[in-house]
Amino acid sequence: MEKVIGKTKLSFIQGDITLQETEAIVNAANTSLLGGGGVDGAIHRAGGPKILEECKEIRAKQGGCPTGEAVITTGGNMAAEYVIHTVGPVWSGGSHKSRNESQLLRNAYYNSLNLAKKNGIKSISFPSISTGVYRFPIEKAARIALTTVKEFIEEYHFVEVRFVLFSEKDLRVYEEALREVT
Ligand code: AR6
Repeated sequence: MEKVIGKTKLSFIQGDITLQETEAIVNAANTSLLGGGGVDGAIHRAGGPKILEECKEIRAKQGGCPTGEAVITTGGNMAAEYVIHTVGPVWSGGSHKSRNESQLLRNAYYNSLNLAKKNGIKSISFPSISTGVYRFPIEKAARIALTTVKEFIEEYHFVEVRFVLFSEKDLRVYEEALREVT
């Protein structure tokens, strides 16, 4: 499924983000930047050790990546030239105001897009940040993701912003969320 918003193609596919040929792919990392399971593990496996080396250099400079922020490395052995590593929030029920999960998820998408913009990147693929190990409810996460992307691309032109969902069910959730927010 795809939709043009402003001048940007917003598209949705089921697949593996490590295989995408967009200029950048986004990693749902953790604050350590040292890798993990899920999409993070898949990206480090497919990209090879160079990505971890670059992450370690970033850690040496700034000590990891706070939740909601984003950092950039090359794509190592993958087709994508860059990986933007962002850290989504761990879901803890949504009712503790101080935890601010929704705002932090919004920040993760916004800061990833902004880092892409600063690096002149014109096409980018996102996974469903925080909805795996971090347990953020996917319907709510999809609405936050799409609202944030939509607002960004109404102001700034990418060639393509692509969502790469791992399962058919997740793809359907994102497509339904798109109908709600547009
Ligand atoms: N391509 C696209 N999506 C994928 C892939 C893939 N190759 N592999 C998994 N997914 P998760 P989180 C989906 O757990 O919730 C890591 O250990 C997956 O089905 O990867 O943000 C990090 O190091 C799910 O829909 O990320 C952190 O510690 C989505 O990606 C923690 O997990 C996100 O699931 C981050 O947890």
